[in-house]
Amino acid sequence: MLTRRQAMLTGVAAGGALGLGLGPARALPLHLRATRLDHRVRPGQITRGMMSFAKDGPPPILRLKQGQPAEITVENALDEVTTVHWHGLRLPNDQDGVPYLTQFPIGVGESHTYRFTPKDAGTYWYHPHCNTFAQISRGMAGIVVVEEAKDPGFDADIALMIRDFRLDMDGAFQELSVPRNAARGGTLGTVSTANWQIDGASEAPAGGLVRLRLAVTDVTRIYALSVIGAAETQLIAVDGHPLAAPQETTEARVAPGQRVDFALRMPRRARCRC
Ligand SMILES: [Cu+2]
Repeated sequence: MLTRRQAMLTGVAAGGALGLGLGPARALPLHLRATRLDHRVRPGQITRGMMSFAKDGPPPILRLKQGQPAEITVENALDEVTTVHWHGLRLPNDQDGVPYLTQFPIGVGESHTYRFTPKDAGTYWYHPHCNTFAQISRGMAGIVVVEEAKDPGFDADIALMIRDFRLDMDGAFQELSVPRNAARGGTLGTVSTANWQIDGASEAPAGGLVRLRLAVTDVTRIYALSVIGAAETQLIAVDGHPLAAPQETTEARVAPGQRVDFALRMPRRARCRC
């Protein structure tokens, strides 16, 4: 019988340390519903005015297959226009989600279907290109995983979207951007999350080989991330591109929009999380 153990990922960003758990992957719907919602980011606090591509939580992780056509319908249930841009994916220009350049904005109550066939496997993300800063800051960003046409043989594949939300002590959104901070590294968020959770966790087989995909969809913060507790760790891809040779490192600096993939071996025995 295989026992299951937890590993922890710890990120250290400007201003302090934060613990990021391994969050659960969501099932793939090929239907995205752009919507406003109220959500509990911090336990016991409701954050109003969040925006997502799902009606009850974070934007889903979209799992597509290299070389297989994808068809993703976006329904706009917001009270403002939007589009979806597929960040990093090579696709036909008219599917790129740029308002007035490649398409008209998706109007309130309208739907739009994107069709493309991913050429490259890797870790990507999606986000709007209308009122972009506010829509992303309030939550409209999600991971796209393009799986290899040929299964590379990992025992588990975990995707984490890393980002802050700029909330006050009561969980309400603060001013998203403060002019005073514009020349000082930008306006940072206040609550660090992975898949919208501040302390998420997921399980992987003891001794198993895990592909850990980290996508930073923050609008401001540059993260210095460390993988701790794994028996072995290698950096295997950056921004959707596989490295020519895996790097023996447990650390990566990841800026807004960037992605890194680690291959890690889970420990065989339980480890202290502290
Ligand atoms: Cu982008």
